[in-house]
Amino acid sequence: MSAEPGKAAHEHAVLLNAIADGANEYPKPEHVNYTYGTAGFRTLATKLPSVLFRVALLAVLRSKRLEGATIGVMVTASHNPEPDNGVKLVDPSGEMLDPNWENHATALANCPTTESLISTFTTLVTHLRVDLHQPASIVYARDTRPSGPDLIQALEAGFKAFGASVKIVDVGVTTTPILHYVVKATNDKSGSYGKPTVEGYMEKTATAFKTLIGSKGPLAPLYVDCANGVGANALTEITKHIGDIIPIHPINTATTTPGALNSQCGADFVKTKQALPPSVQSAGYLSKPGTRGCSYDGDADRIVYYYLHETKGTFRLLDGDKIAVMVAMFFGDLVAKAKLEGDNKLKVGVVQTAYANGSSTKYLTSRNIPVTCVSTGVKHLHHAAQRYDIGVYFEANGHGTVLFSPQALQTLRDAQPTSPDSANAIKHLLAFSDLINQAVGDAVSDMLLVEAVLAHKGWRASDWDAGYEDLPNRLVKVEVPDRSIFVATDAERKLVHPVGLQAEIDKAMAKVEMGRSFVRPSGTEDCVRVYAEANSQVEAETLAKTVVDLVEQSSQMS
Ligand code: 16G
Ligand code: MG
Repeated sequence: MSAEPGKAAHEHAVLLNAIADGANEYPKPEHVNYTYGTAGFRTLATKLPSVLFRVALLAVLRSKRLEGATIGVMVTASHNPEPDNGVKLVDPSGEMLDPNWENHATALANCPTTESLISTFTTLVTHLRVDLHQPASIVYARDTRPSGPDLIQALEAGFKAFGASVKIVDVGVTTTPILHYVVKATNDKSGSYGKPTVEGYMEKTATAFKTLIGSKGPLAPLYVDCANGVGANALTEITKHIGDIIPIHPINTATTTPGALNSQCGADFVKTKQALPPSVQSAGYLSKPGTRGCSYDGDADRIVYYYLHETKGTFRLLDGDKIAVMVAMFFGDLVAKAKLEGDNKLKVGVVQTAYANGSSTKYLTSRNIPVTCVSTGVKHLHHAAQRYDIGVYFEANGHGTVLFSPQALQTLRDAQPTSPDSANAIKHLLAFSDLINQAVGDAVSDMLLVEAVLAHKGWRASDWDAGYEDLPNRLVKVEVPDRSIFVATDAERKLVHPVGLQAEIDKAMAKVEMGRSFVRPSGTEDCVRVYAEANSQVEAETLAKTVVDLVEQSSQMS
């Protein structure tokens, strides 16, 4: 309690008044129901100002609850069309918001009136035991969407309600992973993680990349599709530092052209269509055999690679699974070369989701690399990867990174190498831990990770691709009246509801060679997703069709 109860009560009244003013300026639209989902709030930008104002209140509460630790707010809708936008919170370690707080975000966003907002806010303060006298610190950023500036205004209005007790830093227009980096670096009081600025990120990443490439450069040219999004800015910046060792050719960099963002380009387009973006195809960028390309998504936290088959000229996708496999095998070798013994031996593991191609999982497990399967969504993968010394996690769609545990880093720093080879391996492992964004998947740093691994192995894209052949697969979106009747379990590989449906899916799988299929409700769209893979494309299509029919039938029956 404050020593001056009268003063404290007055301050509290001033705060609630300021919140009421902001809430009146940014009223919640009627008939909209918001949910803080896997990627925060995401919908048409015109529906979001009230949400931004309220998210600001929650960010401040979280920071105050954590005694002034810095919280991040990112305004983006990633690969969604340009009229959409979204917002998500970043916890002090640079990770996604604590899931317990997601419900508080949803509760605040849905308060229908200013009065109900004030009352929910007050209840949260009490229930979460937030001391409003604590300081708060927030960093925030946005992607290139035209709706960004207005939404940032609504966000800032929320911070301002708290007056001088909140310190805010506007990182400006930047990628989601850079904002995560800034949050992590700001909270790392030792200063060893890097400077908490965009420039600090560039310096740290570029220095590590230079160490890893050494005399192996200059590398072959790389074509980078930036989805006409904010990744183009980050790529321009990093190229200033490393352009002499890797000739980078940015494509789809029209960040101010209306309607261009994510349109006919970007990681989501490539992964879904299993084809080159038309802009890359028509310009013939990849026509010289062996030339690699990659695509970022709209906020540059996802990446997929590709090239054209050297004799057939066909499109070959190197997705998140292919990245995970190459990187895990590479780190496995590097750890062996480091010759750390006894308790100091480091264990490399991989985390995937049910969407990982069965061939990738088989490849890893048959080579004694442990694989964990978790539910879709970065936070699930991230947490599972923290259980390994070196945890490689990737979703097939290209979200992913590699985590080095604090103990693993300490072991590497303290190691007494027994030979020049082991000294080199240790030096490289440490440089990789600096190159890789430890907070979240990051298209720019993952791209440089891939390039560094290829350079170390002396591989072309086709060598990388040769490890295993993807099983043919099919992903279908099914619109149903109520997706909540579909409840999945076992890392989303099986359904528990509607009762009896899983048994039917099992029967369908058994009829197809190497058949595997699963059904899960989407966390970002109003639909159910059906995935099927099999030994041939025809069988994968048949299995997907059978399971879609089963889903539709059970949806009608309930
Ligand atoms: C979100 C997730 C992504 C996941 C996707 C699945 C984050 C940052 N993003 O975009 O990891 O793959 O949702 O979407 O967690 P779905 O539930 O609609 O299939
Ligand atoms: Mg994204």
